[in-house]
Amino acid sequence: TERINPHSRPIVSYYFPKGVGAQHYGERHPMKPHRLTLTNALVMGYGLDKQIHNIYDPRPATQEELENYHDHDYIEFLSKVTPQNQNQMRQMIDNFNCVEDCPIFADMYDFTRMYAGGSLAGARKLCAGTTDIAINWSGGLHHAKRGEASGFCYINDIVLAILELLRYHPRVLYIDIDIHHGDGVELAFYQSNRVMTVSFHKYTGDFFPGTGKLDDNGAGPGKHFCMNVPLLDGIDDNMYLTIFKTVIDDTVTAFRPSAIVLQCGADSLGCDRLGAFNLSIAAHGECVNFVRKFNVPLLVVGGGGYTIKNVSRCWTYETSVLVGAEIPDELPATVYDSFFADSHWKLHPPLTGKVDNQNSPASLQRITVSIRNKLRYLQG
Ligand code: VJV
Ligand code: CA
Ligand code: ZN
Repeated sequence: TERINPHSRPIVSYYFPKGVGAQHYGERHPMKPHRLTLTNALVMGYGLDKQIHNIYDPRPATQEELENYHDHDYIEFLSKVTPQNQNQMRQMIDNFNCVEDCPIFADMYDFTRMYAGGSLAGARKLCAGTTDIAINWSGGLHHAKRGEASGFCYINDIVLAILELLRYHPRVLYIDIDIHHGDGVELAFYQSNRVMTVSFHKYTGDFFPGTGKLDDNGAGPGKHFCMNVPLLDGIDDNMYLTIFKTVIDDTVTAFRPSAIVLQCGADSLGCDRLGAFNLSIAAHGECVNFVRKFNVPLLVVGGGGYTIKNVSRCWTYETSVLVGAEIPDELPATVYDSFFADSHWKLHPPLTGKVDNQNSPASLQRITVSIRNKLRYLQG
């Protein structure tokens, strides 16, 4: 379906589950939900709430909704385990991988229901056709598996949202710009020809989660409906934008998605505490803008991002890109001013780190050619 005026501003719906930013994985854990509070404060501080059509505090997902993808036993466990009773549940905690990366913390189940509720509400609104773009920065937890936690992710809100979109949409394209491979989403739809997954990530052997090589293509009916773009340390704006635009343009042309889900993990920015890429906020946001311009119903979610002042800058900028508003480089005054003093309160600090660029024009050309060849299978 074509829009009458493709140049008019899109209808944007923004989901911020109240309380999601007050959660804690633990003192030294790199995943800090507080980044969501910072993001929301900047979005509101810039007055973007006046440009967003709908702002929602979505209801938490129900156990039944979570079990649309996840195993009943796993959800039952998540709903019951607490820091207090975890000693009696050691065996299950190990089985469901709720250790180290995925610790048991107070209100953990509520936290998962909140971020999943946001992505589900966004997907439903897109299905209803009452919004063009839905944003849930608290979602994007792409590593969670059907029956276990992985890589800071307990519930895979993306898989749940895509399943919801598939009720109305014949083909959903999933794009993942987190520095980690979107393995949980890939695995859920590995055999599907209705969901195409494309992940850009650091791939070396030892970098988490270790999957996502160039020639993992999907299986069964889903063969050729899975794309991986393995990259090396230090990739810069120019190289990333070139490969991103080429791959996504070719993929949209070949697959013709009726809806797109974009995971915007901000650990692909330069200076990230866990990442090793060299992207600026402007370039990360340019990927988001490139996807927006296809004018296909779009669900935008967060994901990784561990230098939290930059995560909140990035997702604020991307909110402005999605609503089509220009915002000044000068950050608005908020109660969180102390977080942003590093850049003298700028939205776009220089983020080029000390990481050497290990990628070469030749290595990127090899990826682009391989992906172009794979997409030829889709034309049928
Ligand atoms: O590399 C790993 C796995 C280990 C075993 C567990 N130890 C703690 C770390 C090494 C092999 N895990 C990664 C997981 C990254 C998840 C990324 C999630 C996303 O961005 O893609 C989406 C939201 C990893 N890298 C760094 C850490 N874990 C890490 C975990 C900690 C930590 C420091 C680093 C957990 C607790 C504490 N410190 C206190
Ligand atoms: Ca990725
Ligand atoms: Zn990540």
